[in-house]
Amino acid sequence: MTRLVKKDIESIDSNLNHLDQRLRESTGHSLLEIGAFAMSKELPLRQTKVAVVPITTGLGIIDGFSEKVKEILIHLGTDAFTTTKTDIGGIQEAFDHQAAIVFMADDDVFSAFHLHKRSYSDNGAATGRGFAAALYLAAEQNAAMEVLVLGAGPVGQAAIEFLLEKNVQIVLAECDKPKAAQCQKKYPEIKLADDWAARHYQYILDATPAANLIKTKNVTDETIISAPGVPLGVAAEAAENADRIIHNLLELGVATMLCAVS
Ligand code: PYL
Repeated sequence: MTRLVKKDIESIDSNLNHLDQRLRESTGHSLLEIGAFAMSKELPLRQTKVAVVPITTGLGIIDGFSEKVKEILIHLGTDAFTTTKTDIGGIQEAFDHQAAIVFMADDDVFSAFHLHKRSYSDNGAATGRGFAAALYLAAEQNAAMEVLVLGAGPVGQAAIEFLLEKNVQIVLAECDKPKAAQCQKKYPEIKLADDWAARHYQYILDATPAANLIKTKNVTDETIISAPGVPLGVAAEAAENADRIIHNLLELGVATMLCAVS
């Protein structure tokens, strides 16, 4: 998972209503609706107290990260706050303020913990499901669709799991051949692509951390790409030629995490 930096956080639209509008145009649904659909949860969420705890371990705090996660959670209808203390003190503060859910991230894992239900949601798994749900909704829940999934990491595998639940045909492209074989062993229904660029796929889920992987020759004006990967894996010209690109750095992952634990 690529580590975000301050400028990534600053690039996130502070007006999350704009994102809802863009998602409605490309999928027919809002951020919260997609997250709930990804996790088969009912809406609306009751006003839930949610704490976001800054974590200083490893490479430390990312300026604006906790604040942005809080803003997204408030937009989703929760009573969210960032703790003034970090790390263990921040977790205590979450308890002191009767938070039901705690969001926190170190360099390797970003998780949401529900303190009463004893459940958690990992950002990688949630992001895969959220972006797969967005692609499926953008295709108007077309069960006959075939999706090219690029990358068999945690995000790609979670996306595959969601799409298999919808009986969608999946072609996986993973450059690490042992990883690809292990994934096909886990999900026997999927096909492996030796050379995914040899043909067009109308629906692509890019779960790789590679930039500009998807080029103009890979897309047509009907191609819909759902791209949770950081940085965006679609070359600028390809993005112009495609029908739709669904991409955001944190918002859909956070929405799906919230729905997963609620
Ligand atoms: C969760 C993001 C999505 C993409 N990459 C992941 C990332 O950047 N993880 C690191 C998050 C570190 C947060 C830091 C803080 O400010 O609390 N520990």
